[in-house]
Amino acid sequence: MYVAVDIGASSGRVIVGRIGEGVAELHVVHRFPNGVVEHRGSLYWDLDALMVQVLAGLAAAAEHAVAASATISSIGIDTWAVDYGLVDASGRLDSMPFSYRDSRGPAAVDAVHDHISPGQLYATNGLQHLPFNTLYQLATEKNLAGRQAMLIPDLIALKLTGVRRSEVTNASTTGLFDAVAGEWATESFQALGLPTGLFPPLIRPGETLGTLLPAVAAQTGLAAATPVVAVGSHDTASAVAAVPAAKRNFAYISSGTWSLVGVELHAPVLTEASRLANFTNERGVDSTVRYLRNVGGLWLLSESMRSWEQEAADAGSPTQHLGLLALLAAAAKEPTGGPLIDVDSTEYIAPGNMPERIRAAVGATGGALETRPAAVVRCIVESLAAAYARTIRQAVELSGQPVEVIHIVGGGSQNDLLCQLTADATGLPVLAGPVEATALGNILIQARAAGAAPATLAGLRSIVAAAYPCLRYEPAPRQVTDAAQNPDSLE
Ligand code: LFR
Repeated sequence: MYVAVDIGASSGRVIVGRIGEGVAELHVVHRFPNGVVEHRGSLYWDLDALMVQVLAGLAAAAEHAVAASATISSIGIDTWAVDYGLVDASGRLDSMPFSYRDSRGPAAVDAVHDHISPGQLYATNGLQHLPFNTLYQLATEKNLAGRQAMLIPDLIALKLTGVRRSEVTNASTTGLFDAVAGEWATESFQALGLPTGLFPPLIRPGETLGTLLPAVAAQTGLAAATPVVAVGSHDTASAVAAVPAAKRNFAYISSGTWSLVGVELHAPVLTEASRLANFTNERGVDSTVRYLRNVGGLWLLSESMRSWEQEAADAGSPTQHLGLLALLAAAAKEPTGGPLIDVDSTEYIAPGNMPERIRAAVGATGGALETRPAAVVRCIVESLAAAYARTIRQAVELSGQPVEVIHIVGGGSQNDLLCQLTADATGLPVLAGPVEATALGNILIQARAAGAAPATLAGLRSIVAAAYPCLRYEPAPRQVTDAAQNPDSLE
């Protein structure tokens, strides 16, 4: 049995998995909420609280294994990307890690670009410009002397094993990684005045990081010899590794807090056109390139839900708001062709009243959006589907990688309306699922490292395809004139 510690920006899970021929069984042993913590006007992650949950999850995994008369072969960790904590020589965290939703990254963008132009940066790191990329956050640090930067999954791994490494798929999201060489971009560190040893040495998915510290073993009931294996520690890398694609010509949408929309390549695309379209070349498992864009995601829905729940609570009627499923069902009955928003806009990154921001954006383009939640949800979902179609079309154009089918994995794969609207907007079939792609990708890499799963990505994907049959959405037949007029069409 393998344990996946899989923490997203809104929730975390500890999942136990068993892999066999055509079998990939998962069992969630621990679930917990996650979210940014506001302290004196800044946004952080409460790493101590997360560690309490991770340890509770590992203890639950140990119990589960005992009950099943099985042993835990290894542990893998994945989380969101970009964010880091600074540790001193003894491995102690200075303070809570900042969240990428904090405003400090965007505030440092111009200062970084004074040292390296966006064009120079892209030629080296191939990374889409997101104002919260690690290099912008690091530019705000006052005191890096004697400290090391550990990305969140690496930080958790350090707390479990005492070993410091930077897992490569996540390192590729820092902006300080060379997309072609697959190594730290030493010259970028130098140009930005950052110590070249700021991050620990790289480790690749499948390599063993170390074994549990005695105190961790004692606290969780796991054997001290239990290895922590590097997986695609960037959650998106793990999710893409588990996309159950049967053929080469697929696009993927890893749909969770964000929607990561793109194709898999074997070499980065570093052209000026690619930079201007803001496509990223993040590292995938097995040195693949995740050629994708961050498109808005379910965050737009969850943050809207939070506002409506708050409004209902303020009005003293906490039970009167509709749940997400009911709202999606109501949104499905709303007419098509209502106002759309640019879900990629940076104005939606920070927490706060989402419906109001959306209505303001619609208003700014001369449209009008009703306040009814079903109308807002329809606008979000239809805008997401339109952005997915636009992004996949661009990925095809910029990379030359043909796409015949779209795989949606993660939470959004359960969103019927989103899947159907995506098929309609792209004119391509959508294959939805599995919802737990990230944990599956994490566990499959561990199983392969143990010699218990196929050597190739295609082989790993065929296990997912056999164990988790996809739900298929066909695009609605279109009028010839509609297709010709639809700028998002891939046909
Ligand atoms: C998704 C994700 C994205 C990354 C964003 C911020 O969970 O990891 O890939 O761009 O979170 O880290």
